[in-house]
Amino acid sequence: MLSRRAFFLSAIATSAATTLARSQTEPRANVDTSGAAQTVLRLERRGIEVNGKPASVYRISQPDGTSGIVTRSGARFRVRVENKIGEPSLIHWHGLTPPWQQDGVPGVSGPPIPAGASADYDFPLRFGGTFWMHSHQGLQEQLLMAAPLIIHDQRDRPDQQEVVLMLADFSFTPPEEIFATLKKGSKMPPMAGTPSGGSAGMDGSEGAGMTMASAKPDLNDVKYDAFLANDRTLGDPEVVKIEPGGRVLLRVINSSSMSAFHIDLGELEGELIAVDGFEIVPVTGRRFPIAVAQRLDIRLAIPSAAASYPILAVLEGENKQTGIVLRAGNASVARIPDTAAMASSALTLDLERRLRAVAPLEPRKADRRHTLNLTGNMASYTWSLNDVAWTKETPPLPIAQGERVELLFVNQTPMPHPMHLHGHEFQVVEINDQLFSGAVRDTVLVPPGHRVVVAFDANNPGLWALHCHLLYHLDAGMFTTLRYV
Ligand SMILES: [Cu+2]
Repeated sequence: MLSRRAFFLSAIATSAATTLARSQTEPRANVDTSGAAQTVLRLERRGIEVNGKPASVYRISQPDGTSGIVTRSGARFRVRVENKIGEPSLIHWHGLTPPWQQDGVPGVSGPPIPAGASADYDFPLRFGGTFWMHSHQGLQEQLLMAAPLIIHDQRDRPDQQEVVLMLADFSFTPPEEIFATLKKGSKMPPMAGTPSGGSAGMDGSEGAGMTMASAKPDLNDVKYDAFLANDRTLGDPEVVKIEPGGRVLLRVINSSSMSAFHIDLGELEGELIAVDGFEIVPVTGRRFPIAVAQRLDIRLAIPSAAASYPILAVLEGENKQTGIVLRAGNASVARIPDTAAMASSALTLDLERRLRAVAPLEPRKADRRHTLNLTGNMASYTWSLNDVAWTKETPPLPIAQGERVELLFVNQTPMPHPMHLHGHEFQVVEINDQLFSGAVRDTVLVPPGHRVVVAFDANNPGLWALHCHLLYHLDAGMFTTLRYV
């Protein structure tokens, strides 16, 4: 067996074909040096009901049925993933900073876990916050192969109740069929509806190379059958009992494949205290945007009278909505329609510009900047970075350990793209040539025609994914890698 170091180097040299110790072939010693027991996560199929119709989807849950994991900062992330879905899979720990071989991206950090096999993970958790896990294999994420990954730390108050709100988009059409239809450049099948009126590009009249801040953005190119909040629609929403006069920490996770939302707190005023797990100078409000893969931690002070508070997520650019209800005391719960009175706007960076990290990166000049033009063609549904749709032969972007690296994203397409870097947290430092010390996070939205710069420290060597988090864009090639040793 190779030493860890030799293993690392050989894996780097061979473009990383092998990775995790398989539990069948390399059973780990049953000695627990940190005091943290191993948590088993099973990838399984399950049936749910959406709008009264049965659907077969996936889940990531512990043997007792708990979805995902709740753990603590400073502990080790000691997990065994058992693949029970009858096909290969691999789970990515979104926002965490594991050794690169444990990052869960097939073909980059290692091969998928074969059907019936399992893989072990063991690394320290450097920070707390709201994170999540999801399959990075094929289009499994669209079938709800995702779960919360909550890491408690000193920010969490004993007197607050935590409520997780996990958002997802759902279609009865199989994801492969959705993707094939998008690629054909035709409209979605009638069952799944037609593209939204007035959006540009779907007919191919406005294709690649558009650099226009003024043109109407192209939103929601997949027409979903439902939007889920904790697996349910507003026809039968989750009702969470809370204490009148109490405090709630709402952890919102957008696990959608393609859909961004405006979180609408209704009568409640919230205090946004963290984005993507990282603390910000609090921002007060009733409505907050959330792009695909992002998280929002919102603190709520609940009035002392009995009342019900719908917490809604309104799809960007449309009036469809989903959500949960917080019920304080014995208040009645009114039926909430799954369409809002008015269509919402597209997400903007207005909030992003106002965010300030509580712990920004140390001030330092960047050693290197990579420019990533977000490129593509709506008509043929090709998506790329610098006009290269990623393949295994695409060379990684070079960086060196210890560098301060900046990534400039220039969106030359008519669609917004939420860009995610694996294995590192970054800070948003520039929007449209305006410099500022913004939020530390792991996923940033780049609207059409916008230029966004993020900075990070190269402190976790390996081969790392960098991609648009819209599932069908990622699968079409809006993906690349960074490498350093
Ligand atoms: Cu994209």
